[in-house]
Amino acid sequence: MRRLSYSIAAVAALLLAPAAIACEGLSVEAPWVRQPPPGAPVMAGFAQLLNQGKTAITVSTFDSADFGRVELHRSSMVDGMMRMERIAALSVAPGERVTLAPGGYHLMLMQPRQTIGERTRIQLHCADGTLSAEFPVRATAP
Ligand SMILES: [Cu+2]
Repeated sequence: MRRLSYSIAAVAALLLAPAAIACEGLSVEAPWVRQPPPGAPVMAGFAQLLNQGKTAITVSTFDSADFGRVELHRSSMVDGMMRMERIAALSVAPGERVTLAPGGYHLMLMQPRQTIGERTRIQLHCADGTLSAEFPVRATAP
């Protein structure tokens, strides 16, 4: 009996391990994708990335099964014009909360593979694995 319960625990640990260590300490809060006008070729995603771990977490890339390409961008005003640039990687310090919001950091969701309905799923890739989050589609920020 003791041996059996040990085996079950070992299998459970194996099944749970990959999810438990991916982007350890990082959480995706209040995610949302702005409802685009019909036929828009790109969409924008927003969220807050909170690091509750003890070390800095770098998110290097993003992807989604619903889009051919997902990039992290930052909007800023330059000489009175709204510009945006691609950010190669985002580092979140311990205890830090990075906000992706209209006018600043955002996820640029490009090359939609289908009509996006009420939600989409986006993966964040960190050094130790992948964190997946569901982004509801909304007209305004949550
Ligand atoms: Cu952009």
